Amino acid sequence: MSRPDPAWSMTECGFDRDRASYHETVLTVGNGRLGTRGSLEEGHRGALSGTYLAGVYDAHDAPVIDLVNAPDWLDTRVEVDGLALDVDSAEVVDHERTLDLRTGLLHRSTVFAGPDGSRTRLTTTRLASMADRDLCALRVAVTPLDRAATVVIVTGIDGRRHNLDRLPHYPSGLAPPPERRWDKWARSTHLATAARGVTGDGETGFLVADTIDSGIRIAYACAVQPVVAPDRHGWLSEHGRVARRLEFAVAAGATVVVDKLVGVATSRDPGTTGEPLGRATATVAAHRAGGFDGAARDSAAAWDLLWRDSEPRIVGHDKDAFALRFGVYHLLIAANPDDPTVSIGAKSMSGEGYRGHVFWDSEILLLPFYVYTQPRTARALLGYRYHTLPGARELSAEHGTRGARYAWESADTGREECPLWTPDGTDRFWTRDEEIHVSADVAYAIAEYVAVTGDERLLLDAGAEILFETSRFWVSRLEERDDGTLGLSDVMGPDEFHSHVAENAFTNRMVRWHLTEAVAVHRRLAETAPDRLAEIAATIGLTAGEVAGWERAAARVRAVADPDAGVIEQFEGYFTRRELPIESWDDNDMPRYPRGYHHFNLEDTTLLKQPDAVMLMYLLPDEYSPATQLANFEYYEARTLHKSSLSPSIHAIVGLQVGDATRAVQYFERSAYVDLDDNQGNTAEGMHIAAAAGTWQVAVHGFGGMRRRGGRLTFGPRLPQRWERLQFTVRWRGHALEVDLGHTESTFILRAPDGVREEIVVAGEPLELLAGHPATVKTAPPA
Ligand code: IFM
Repeated sequence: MSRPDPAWSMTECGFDRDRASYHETVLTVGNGRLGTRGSLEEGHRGALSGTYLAGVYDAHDAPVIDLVNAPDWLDTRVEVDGLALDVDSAEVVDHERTLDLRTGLLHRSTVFAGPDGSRTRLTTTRLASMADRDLCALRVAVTPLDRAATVVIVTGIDGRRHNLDRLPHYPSGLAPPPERRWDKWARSTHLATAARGVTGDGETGFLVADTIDSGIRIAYACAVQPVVAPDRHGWLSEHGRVARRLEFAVAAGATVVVDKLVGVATSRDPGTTGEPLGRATATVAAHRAGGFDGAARDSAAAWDLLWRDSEPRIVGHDKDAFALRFGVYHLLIAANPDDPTVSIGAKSMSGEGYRGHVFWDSEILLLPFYVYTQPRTARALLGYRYHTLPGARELSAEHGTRGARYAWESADTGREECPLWTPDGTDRFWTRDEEIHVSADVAYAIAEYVAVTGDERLLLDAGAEILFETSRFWVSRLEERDDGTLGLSDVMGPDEFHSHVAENAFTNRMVRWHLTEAVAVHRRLAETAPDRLAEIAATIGLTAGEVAGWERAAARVRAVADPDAGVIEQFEGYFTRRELPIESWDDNDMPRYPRGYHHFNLEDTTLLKQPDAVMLMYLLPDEYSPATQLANFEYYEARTLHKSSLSPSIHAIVGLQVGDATRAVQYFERSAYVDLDDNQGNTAEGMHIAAAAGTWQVAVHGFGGMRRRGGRLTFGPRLPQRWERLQFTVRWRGHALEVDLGHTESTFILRAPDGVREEIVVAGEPLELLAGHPATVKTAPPA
C-alpha cells in the first residue's frame, strides 16, 4: 500500500489484544450516515465490533433504547489451505493498520503464519463513502508468500448482531483477560432477518432485517467482484447471513484481489421513496462500473472539500497538531448534512457507550465546530431538535408543564431515554429528571447558528417554534418565591455531583437568557416576517400576551444580574457545603476523587464534576465583568474534579479568557488526548466526541481567542509557547475567513466576491478586510 503521510495517519502497529477495542474505536470509518468500528474484518475473540446507522434505534430486549448494532458489512473470512487467517487461529507475524485521516481510508496489512511456518499476507482497505453516504467498500487481497496455496475468501453481510447491554459483574478484583472482556455483558437482540439471498443477476447478495420494536427496515446489498475469475464460487445463504464464497489456486507470491461494494438503505432515510432493498441494490448498481477504485476516488474528493473548509493546523507541535486533526476527522464522520432528523450521540457512531443517546453535548460542545466550518451540517443537527419537538412536548406534558421540554438523553423520538438507575441498580440517575438546562442549551445553539451564519430562515422553518415552545415550558416550570421572584427547585446543573438543588446559577441564568431571546426573536420576526410569524403563532396557539408574559418572567427569574457579582453561588446553599480538599492527582495531573468518594456521594461537598458558573462565563461572556469572570474561574477551578471529558476544554478557554493561562495547555492536552492516549481508560466504548469538539474550541476560541462579540468576529490570539502558528478557516455570514495566527503578528484573508468588506476586531482594534486582500496585523499578547 502507498504510505499515507504520518501527520495524517492513525496507526496500529502489531496486534495487541489488550488494545484491540481501543483501536476498534479510534480507527472507526464513517460518513455521518453510518459509522463502522475499526474491527478486524474476520473478527476475533473479545472483539467489540459494530456498524451503527444514524437514527436507527430500538428498545427490544433492552432496558434502555440502543443505537442498533446493525448488520456487519465487513464480514470476511479467509482460509489458506484450510487455515483460517484470524488472530485466534494463526500466528500474527506482522500487523499494521493505518487510518488515513485525509481520505477516510483504513488500510490493513497482516502477515499470518500457519503451524508449518508458511506465511500469508492479508491486506484490506475499507471506506464509508463521503461522496455517496449509502455506499461502503472493501478491498481484500491475499498473498501466499512462500508457497502455492488454495485461497478461499468468504465475504458478505452478517445480520446476526447484538448490542452489549449491561455492565459485566466480575467478582471484585478479577480482571478478565481481554478476549473475555465483554463475555458477561447481557446482549440485546434488535434485528430480525426479513429476507436474504442473491439478486437475479447472480452478482449481488442482499440481506434485509427489521428492528424488532421500532420496525425500521434495513437493507444491505453487496456486490462481490473478484479481479481475476475464481476457480470456484457460489453464494452461501444461512440464517441471518449472506456471503459469496470464492476459491482460487494461487501461485507463491501471487495476489488475489476481491472487491466488495455495499449499498445501505433504511425505511427511515429522510427524503427517500421506495423499498430499502431496491435503493440499496440501486446504490451498488450505480457504483459497479467504477468499482472500488472509483468509490475510493470519489470519496477522497469529497473528503478534500471537507478538509478545505475544516482543517485546523497547529504549526510547531506535532502531537497537538495531530490530536486536533484526529478529533476533526471524527467530527467529520459523525454528522450528515443531508439528514435533519438525527444528531450526534455522546460517542458518535464509534461505539455503544451511552447507547447512542444525544445530550446537551450536541448543542454546546459540538455545534460550534459545525457552525463555523460546516454550516449546512449545523443546520441539519438543529433540525434534529425540530424533528423531536413533538417528543419534547410529550415529555413536558408528562411532567405537568406546558410547551416543550427536551430530554436529557434523547434518541429517535425526543422522549426521555436516560436510564433510571446505574447498571448495578445502586444509584439513581437524577440527570433525567433534573438536567432541564438542556432546553436552554438548544435555544442557545439556535441563536448562535443564526448569529454566525446569518441564516434567519432557520428561525422561520424551525427555530422560532422551538424557542417559543421551550419558553412556554420555562414559564410553567418556574416557581413563584415569597419575594415575588421566580426560581427553580429540584434541578441539576452541568455539575452532576449535586442534585435536587434550587436556584442553580447556570440553569436560572440560561432560562432568563432564553426567555429574553425568545421575546427578541418574536419582535424581530414581527417586523421581518409577520406572515410567517402569524402562521407559527396559529400553529401553536401563541398570543402576544403570552410573549409579554415571558418578558415579565425573564425579569423576575432569580439569576445573578450584577456584572460585578464576584463569586456566584452555584446554587442556594452551595457555600455552606463541606470543603473537601483535593489531595491527589493522576498521571495527567488531573484531580482524583478524594479517598472514599465517587460520583454519587459528593452531594454535601463543594467539589464539582464539571463547571456551572465557569460555563456561564463562557456562554455569556458579555454579562460579567472581567473581575467577576476571574473570581469565578479561580474559585471553582480549585474545586473541580473534571470527571467529565467536557470539563477541561471549557476550563482552558475560560482560563485564557480571564488571562490565566497557567493550566491551559494541560487542559488542552487532557481534552485533545483523551482518546488518542485513552487517558480516561474507556475509549473502547467509543470516542469522547464532545471532547474532540471541545478541543477545536480550545484552539479556535481559546488560544485563537476568536469570539463573536457585538455582532463581529473578534480575535485575541494567545498561542502556547510550543505552537508557532495556528491556522484555520471559519465561515462567517456565508463567506470564508482564513486565519493565520502567530505570537506577534497574524494574517486574515476574507474569501468572498470582489468588493465585499467585513470588519473584524483583532487584539481590541477594528480591522477592515477587503475580499481577497490579506491583512497582517501585530497581535502580540498582553505581557
Ligand atoms: O452530557 C455529558 C454530561 O455533561 C457529563 N456526563 C457525560 C454526558 C455525555 O457526554
